[in-house]
Formats: sequence, C-alpha cells, structure tokens
Amino acid sequence: AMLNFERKYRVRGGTLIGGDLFDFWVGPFYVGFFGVTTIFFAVLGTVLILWGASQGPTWNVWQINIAPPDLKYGLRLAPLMEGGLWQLITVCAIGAFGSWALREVEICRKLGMGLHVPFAFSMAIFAYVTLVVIRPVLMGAWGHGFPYGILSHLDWVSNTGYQYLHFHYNPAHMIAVSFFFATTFALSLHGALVLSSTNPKKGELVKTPEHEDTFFRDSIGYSIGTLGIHRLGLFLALSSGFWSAVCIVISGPFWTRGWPEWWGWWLALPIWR
Ligand code: BCL
Ligand code: UQ1
Repeated sequence: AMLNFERKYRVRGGTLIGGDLFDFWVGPFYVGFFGVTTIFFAVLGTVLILWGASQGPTWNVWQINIAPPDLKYGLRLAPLMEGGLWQLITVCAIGAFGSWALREVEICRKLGMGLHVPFAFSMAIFAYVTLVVIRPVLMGAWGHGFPYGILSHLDWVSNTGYQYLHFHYNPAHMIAVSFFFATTFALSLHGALVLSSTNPKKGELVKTPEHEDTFFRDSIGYSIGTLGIHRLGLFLALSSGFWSAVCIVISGPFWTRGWPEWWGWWLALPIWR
C-alpha cells in the first residue's frame, strides 16, 4: 500500500548506474541497480554464514564462529574451511554495505536532498573496512581481521586490547570513547528538550523553538539552536566512528608496544628536568 504522499515523491531519475532499467519500487522499497546488488551480497553472505555455521561444532547462536585465516596464509586466499569462508563473507559484507550506501545516494538524488545520510553511513563502513581490510593489509595478514561470531568477536576485542597492555591509554581510543559518550549526552539533551516542549500541561499549547532556546539560555547561558543541535549531533557521531577507525589502525601498524608506554613522550618532555 502507498501512503497518500508517496506517489508525489516517486520521481524518475537520479540513478548512478543502470538508467531506467532498475528505476522502480517493490512495495514501499526503492530498488535501483544497488538494491539488486544489496540483495545479492546480503543473501549470498548470509547463506555463507549459515553454511559455515552448519560445518561448525555448534548451533548455539552465542558460540557460532567463522574465523579469519591463520596468519601463515598472509594476504593470500585461504582454503574455504580455513578462513576462505571468512574472506568470501568479508567480500559480501563490503559489497552489501557499499551497495546500501550507494542506494541511499540514489534516493537522496531523487529527492533533491543532501547526501548527509549516506555520508554518515560511510563512516561506519570505513570503521568496519579499517578492521577487516586496511589494518590486516598494513600488518601483512588477513588473520588480523576479527572473527564473525558474537562471543568470538568479543574475545578478539579483549585479546587485541590486552596485546597493547591497556587499551584505555590509546590516545585515539580516548578520543573515540569521549565522542561516543558526548553523542549519547547530546541526544539525551535533545530528545528530552523536544519531548518537554511538545508535552505541555493538559489544555496548553505545544511550546515553540524559542522556549527551547530560552531553556538553555536560562540554564547554561547558551543555546546552540534547533538546526545547530543536529549539526553538532552529526559531528559528534561521525567523529566517534572516525576516531574508532584511527585507534585500531594505529595499533600494530604504528605502535607495537603497550599503549601506556606511548605516554613516555610526556615524561620525556625537557620541562621536567
Ligand atoms: Mg574499546 C574498539 C569503546 C574498553 C579494546 N572501543 C572500540 C570502539 C569504541 C570503543 C570507541 C568500537 C566502536 C566502533 O568501532 O564503532 N572500549 C570502548 C569503551 C570502553 C572500551 C566505551 C570502556 O571501557 C567503557 N576497549 C576497551 C578495553 C579494551 C578495548 C580497555 C579491551 C580489553 N576497543 C578495543 C579494541 C577495539 C576497540 C581492540 C576496536 O577494534 C574497536 C574499534 O575502534 O574499531 C574500529 C565503529 C562501528 C562499526 C565498526 C560498525 C560497522 C557497521 C557496519 C558498517 C554495518 C553493519 C550492518 C549490520 C550487519 C546489518 C544488520 C541488519 C539489520 C539489523 C537489519
Ligand atoms: C539547544 O540549544 C537546542 O536549540 C534550541 C536544541 O534544539 C531543540 C537542543 O536540542 C539542545 C540539546 C540544545 C542545547 C545544546 C547545547 C550544546 C548548548
């Protein structure tokens, strides 16, 4: 079923590839060339994961694990059951995430909107690609990627963290974590502010953006504004993903010792002499 406004926005064009060929909808969903490739990679990747799980020792969802190749395979293709499956699944994942981002671009172009949403999603894809492609390539082996499994990927994070003794001392990890916390803080302020002004006492009118500005001017002397809070939110969220990618790509390729030791530069400053 189509909502009454949908027909008006179902405009032709804006496609990046395929011209009119895939320029149609299935129910509420826009398809496009990248809708087809998303489905292809997502279904193939999911089937490979299920098949991989069927070859493993358990169907316990927490314990299913599809591991990357042993380090001895370096950057070569590994046999299917020794990490090759992980490599194929990684190709499918990147294909599906990339296709989804490009399908978002086509939808933005159709609607004459900015590309902020696909840009934001691309930052998440960038963090993922850093974990399973960029860092493993820089370190010379696909075996440095993280395993696909719920508990297994947590074990990988823990082991990788302790490999650098204390990951909290990684300066880029500090920045990423601070951005994640600031993001949730900003969203909670924003959500609370909007709901408070749209929920006045019974019988009273909904409050205006000026009430929202006034609340923050009264309480902290500054309001960033109704458009500004969304710019701030996007900046904080993008920065979270960006600094996450930085914190892991420098661990190994740039710094191989414990992160606490990195702070030696501070103790070595000549001002302490
Ligand atoms: Mg740490 C990483 C926070 C303690 C070791 N750590 C991270 C970062 C984040 C963080 C900054 C992970 C987010 C990220 O990469 O997003 N760590 C964090 C916090 C603490 C913490 C808050 C804390 O103590 C309070 N970390 C520790 C301890 C160490 C440690 C001290 C372990 C002992 N930490 C590590 C290691 C790593 C991190 C090692 C990392 O590798 C990781 C990192 O920075 O990775 C880049 C980015 C987002 C993504 C990667 C998601 C991508 C999503 C993709 C594109 C889309 C998926 C679609 C999906 C499959 C579809 C689903 C279908 C739909 C539902 C329909
Ligand atoms: C804010 O100033 C503002 O403008 C009126 C909002 O828009 C509705 C907000 O949601 C928030 C949270 C603020 C306050 C934020 C800062 C950084 C002062």
